Amino acid sequence: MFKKIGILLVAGLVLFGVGCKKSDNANDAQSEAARLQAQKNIEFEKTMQSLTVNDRDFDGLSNDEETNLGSNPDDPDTDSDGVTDYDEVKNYKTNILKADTDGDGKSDGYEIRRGLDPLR
Ligand SMILES: [Ca+2]
Ligand SMILES: [Ca+2]
Ligand SMILES: [Ca+2]
Ligand SMILES: [Ca+2]
Repeated sequence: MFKKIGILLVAGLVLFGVGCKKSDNANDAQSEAARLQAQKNIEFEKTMQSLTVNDRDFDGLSNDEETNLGSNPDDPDTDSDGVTDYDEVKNYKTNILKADTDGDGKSDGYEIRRGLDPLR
């Protein structure tokens, strides 16, 4: 009876040992993944940093472009009409400094959202 328990105990310990080894490998793989993730995070940080340097308000126009256009490099929607500086310049050709480009009393954002022409 005791012998049987002893054998079971040994078997148990062996299994336990194997289990530990397995989880060691898992830990290795995990730390490798963590290392890769950390590396990715650093690259992401770098990209974000260069983005923040070149496009502080994240509207898609670089600070230089905005300075040239006269828009605010720290405000993604300089005239607060609901259309970003980028969209006004690149997509709608509306005035980035005027909320109501065509002066009809409706803001560019309002007209664009309703499918109207903000330039007429
Ligand atoms: Ca910008
Ligand atoms: Ca801007
Ligand atoms: Ca705008
Ligand atoms: Ca308008």
